[in-house]
Amino acid sequence: MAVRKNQSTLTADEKRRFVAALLELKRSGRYDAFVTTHNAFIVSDTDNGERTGHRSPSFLPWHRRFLLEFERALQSVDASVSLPYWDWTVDRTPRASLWAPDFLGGTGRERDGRVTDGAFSASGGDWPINVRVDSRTFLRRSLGSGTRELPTRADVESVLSMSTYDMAPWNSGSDGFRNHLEGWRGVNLHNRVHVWVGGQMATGVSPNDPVFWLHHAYIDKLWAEWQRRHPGSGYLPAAGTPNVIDLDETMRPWHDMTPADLLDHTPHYTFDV
Ligand SMILES: [Cu+2]
Repeated sequence: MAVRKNQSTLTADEKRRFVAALLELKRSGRYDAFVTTHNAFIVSDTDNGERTGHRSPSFLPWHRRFLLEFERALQSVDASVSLPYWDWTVDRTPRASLWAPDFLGGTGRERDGRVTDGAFSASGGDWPINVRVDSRTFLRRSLGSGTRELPTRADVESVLSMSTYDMAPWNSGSDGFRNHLEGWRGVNLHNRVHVWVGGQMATGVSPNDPVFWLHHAYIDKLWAEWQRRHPGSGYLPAAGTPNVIDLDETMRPWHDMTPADLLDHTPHYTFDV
């Protein structure tokens, strides 16, 4: 059983194995298939049309399913690896060990945003950006320049306190926990972190940056924390909602699991705390 750990607690060996598994998925072409899938959903999920991966109630179960698939791919390379999570309320500066050369590498250089250290820098030759929205083939970041501050624990608490999972119109205009966590409304948690990292992370091809997985693993953990806090609140909507994934409907592209199947993460993985 995978235990998802806070990235700040990983040993040097755990970091090395995680990075090596990422590089092997990249080399084999399997990594880029995940980037392609995510971008296809970003492009097609719309507020007034069909929406599954984003700006909708299934944002959380869809990403849980997506991360599960990715974690299984990592484990097919190295069975000891599981996804770490990044608690950006604590590790909130570019000096965090997350961004050190032995892990994800740091911010991009001033001129063109190019990441110049770590295993994912263009100069290493192992991390070509193939699925892209412009011509630049190198990983880019501009930590803290698109927005200055990452969300605080108080911001997180204010969202975890919302007892209703989601509300009509079930999109980026909704009130409730899901849309505040996603960030289209209110203090803005998930979306703001994408913008804070910058580079590809601020685009539809955001999984090009390996930090995508650590960010979403933490968003996923916040969903689990919300469930513990509101045991009487469940996934909504329950049934009969056009263009939106109801509790018992399967989700594209897998069509093998419903939100109901994904509410409990413990058959698949647990968290360190
Ligand atoms: Cu995201």
